[in-house]
Amino acid sequence: MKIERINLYHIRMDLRSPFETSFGRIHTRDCILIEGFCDGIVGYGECAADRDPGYSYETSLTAWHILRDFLIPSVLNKDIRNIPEFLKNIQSIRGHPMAKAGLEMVYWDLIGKIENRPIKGLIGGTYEKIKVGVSIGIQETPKQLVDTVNQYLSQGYARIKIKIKPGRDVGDTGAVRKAFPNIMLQVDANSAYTLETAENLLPLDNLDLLLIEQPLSEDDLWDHRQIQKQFKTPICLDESITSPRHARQAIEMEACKIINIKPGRVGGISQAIKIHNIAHTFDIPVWCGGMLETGVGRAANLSLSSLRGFTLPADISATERYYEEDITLQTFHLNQDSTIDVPTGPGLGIEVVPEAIKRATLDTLTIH
Ligand code: OSB
Ligand code: MG
Repeated sequence: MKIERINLYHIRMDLRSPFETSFGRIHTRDCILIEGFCDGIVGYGECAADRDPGYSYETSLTAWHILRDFLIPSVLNKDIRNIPEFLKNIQSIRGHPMAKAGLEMVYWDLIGKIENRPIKGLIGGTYEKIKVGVSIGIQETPKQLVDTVNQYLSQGYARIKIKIKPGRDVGDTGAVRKAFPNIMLQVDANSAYTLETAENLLPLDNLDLLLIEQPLSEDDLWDHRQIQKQFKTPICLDESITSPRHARQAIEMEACKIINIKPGRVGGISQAIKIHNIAHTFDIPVWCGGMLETGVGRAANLSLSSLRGFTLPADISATERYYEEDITLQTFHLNQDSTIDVPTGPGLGIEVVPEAIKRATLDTLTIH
């Protein structure tokens, strides 16, 4: 399989409602859509790096640079038959997992299309529909948060995640728990605390949360271990787990009891599967996180989540939760049982809408 030409699209899409986390509020979401041509077949990938280095050091423009100048030249016009061969070709490039994940996704899509199998089939997934929840940003007031949670519950989401930050943590979470005593509820701090300030979060331990996601810095495995010792509630790591090795070390160190797996953050579906497998051997539950992906990245996340070990509800919501107009023909709907179907078409199982891509594109580049 030789990719002879690649188009990059720097895309910016309007969110239906602003999304606020501990690192800032966004009204739009950037990504890079990667379109690879191979013998008349077209494969797609989404690089989830956003405009700003808030969640991760990668941005749309660092990813653009790494893709254009290093990753794509390492694979273009080379005969690459499978994902291990792809990984071999890019192994000398350090870091930049989101850029790598985006390009790897093109290969997964192409392989699936050539073999006429969905990614779920390629990776040995079993679930046909994925239990999902919704991730809700910080709202103006705790009362507005309760209203927003109520709206999503009435749409059918059975698990709610709320974003927290210092000053908007215990009060907000307590208000939601008081209004909805029985829902599955979890919080995500996106690295906003230190070992010292995390003490303020101790009352969360009495709110029957499924998990507390990433309270401390991404490079702070050891202090997460200290935090986990103080809480009955499972600590779940997101930003800190960027490779299978980190996953193993975090588990061995007892820095967490649950892992959020995002293909983008860990360098692609191949690495996500490895982390899933490592977690499984330690009996650590995993779930698939999200990064407000377009239909392209969402299809990949759903396909990955079909693996057995993904037992907790994913941060994969219906298309209408994110965007007025997506770039895929397929939209993702929430089933009555708070699930979303895994795509069944070849590869990612999606088709793109060229007109929608055009409307969202800030910059394009063809490499051949
Ligand atoms: O920390 O899980 C996160 C979105 C962008 C970046 C980081 C995160 C998130 C979310 C949204 O929580 C999950 C989704 O895609 O619905
Ligand atoms: Mg998170």
